[in-house]
Amino acid sequence: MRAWAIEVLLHRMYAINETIVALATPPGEGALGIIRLSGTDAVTIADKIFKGKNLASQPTHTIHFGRVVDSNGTAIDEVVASLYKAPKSYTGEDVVELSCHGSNYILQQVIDLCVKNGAAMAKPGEFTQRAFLNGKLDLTQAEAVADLIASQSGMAHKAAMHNLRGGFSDDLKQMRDQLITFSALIELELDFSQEDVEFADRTQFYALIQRLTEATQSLVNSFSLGNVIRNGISVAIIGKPNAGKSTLLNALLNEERAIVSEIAGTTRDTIEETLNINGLLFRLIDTAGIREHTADAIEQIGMERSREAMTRANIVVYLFDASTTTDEELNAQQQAFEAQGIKYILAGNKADLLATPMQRRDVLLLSAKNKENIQQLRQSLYDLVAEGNVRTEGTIITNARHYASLQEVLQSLQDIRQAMDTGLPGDLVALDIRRALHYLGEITGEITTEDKLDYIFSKFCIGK
Ligand SMILES: Nc1nc2c(ncn2[C@@H]2O[C@H](COP(=O)(O)OP(=O)(O)OP(=O)(O)O)[C@@H](O)[C@H]2O)c(=O)[nH]1
Ligand SMILES: [Mg+2]
Repeated sequence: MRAWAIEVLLHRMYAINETIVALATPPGEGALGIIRLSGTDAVTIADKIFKGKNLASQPTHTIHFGRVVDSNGTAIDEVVASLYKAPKSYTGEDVVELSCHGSNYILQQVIDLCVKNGAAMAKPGEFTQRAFLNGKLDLTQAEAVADLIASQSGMAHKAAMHNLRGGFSDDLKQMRDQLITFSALIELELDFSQEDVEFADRTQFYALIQRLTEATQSLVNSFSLGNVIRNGISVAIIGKPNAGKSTLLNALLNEERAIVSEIAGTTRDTIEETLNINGLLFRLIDTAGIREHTADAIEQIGMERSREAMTRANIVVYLFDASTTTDEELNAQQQAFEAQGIKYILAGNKADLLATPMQRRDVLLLSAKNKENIQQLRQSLYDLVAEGNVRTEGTIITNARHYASLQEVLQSLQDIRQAMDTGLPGDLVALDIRRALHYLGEITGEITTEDKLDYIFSKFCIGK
């Protein structure tokens, strides 16, 4: 426990002196472009280039209209300055945000002026890194900021919001607090080892370890869904030439994305597009039709790519022409998928050409051209992923770093359990408890190193 506290102190002492500046909005033309300054000199630097009220003498959380002027007195832009004084700001430091007109030229000039007056260009994620170092956010919340910005679907957004609000941190804090109480009692026993006393009730301790193991296991299990939420589910549309794969891609997307023609072998290369179904992100891949023989070298390469897409995809939609495909062909295809452990949907296309509908219950009949049953296919795709594992409430682990640490926590808990079962001495149990605490602290960032932080924040965008 002492080692823990020292590490916390050490990282809080990590020096932050420079005032940093960056463009907080995307580069390019826009109605507005926002430049953010953070650090002890943020207000002083802003006052040097901002002509309007003197910001240093204004109260925090106020906005001021004025002009940004260069060293020759030439006006660069008319801007609005938002003032946040430490510690009540995103970073916990003095922050000034200059809302300029969104011209690349203006924004570059204003940033240059800030740098000339003493600001340093911010590194990716440096604002959020400072928020973390100043205790405004823990590491899971800081990471949730990046996830929130990157979220492309309702589910990803929801998971990130949950973590940003501290949902995951609360789970971890509860686990840690309970473990700390017990570890303190066990360490106390060690101090009285001559007297053979037991401060920590063993039955209660067993129950606690059991509860913590279950909670950790459930978080670890949520990662498979978390991964899907974060990266999307890849769906390869596979089939023979002319089955209607490209028509189906277009129907699913509701746009004419891929070229469709009656010539077999139209699609040469794979085409990937994203589709949102009930808040889940799918990556649809249209592929070149696969047939037994072709003399065409390019088609050959295309078919190779189709096979690759098929093995890499999370789900394969096997699209066939229901008006010409035999049951035997379909069974053989089905067996091949089963043998390779591929998750698949059999979709029979060109249902409009059938005099009598197909009698197979494992086939989803549709007409890509007439957009019939497309909604059913969307639902089937969603159901395949959702099958009992879409927990939309509570914490979902979407971050590989958290997942790795949680697995270590789980292992430590199992070791504690085993140490107790085999009656190992208290100091060894205490060691395992400390290990569990260490990994829990690693997730929230209470235990970390400068290198690790730099690595984590380097994946953020600049200006965040
Ligand atoms: N009748 C009917 N024709 C369809 C249907 N879907 C697609 N087609 C036609 O089938 C032909 C081939 O369609 P594509 O979407 O290009 O087929 P593909 O599977 O992408 O073919 P390749 O790219 O060559 O592998 C086109 O003439 C389409 O108009 C359907 O539901 N009914
Ligand atoms: Mg095609």
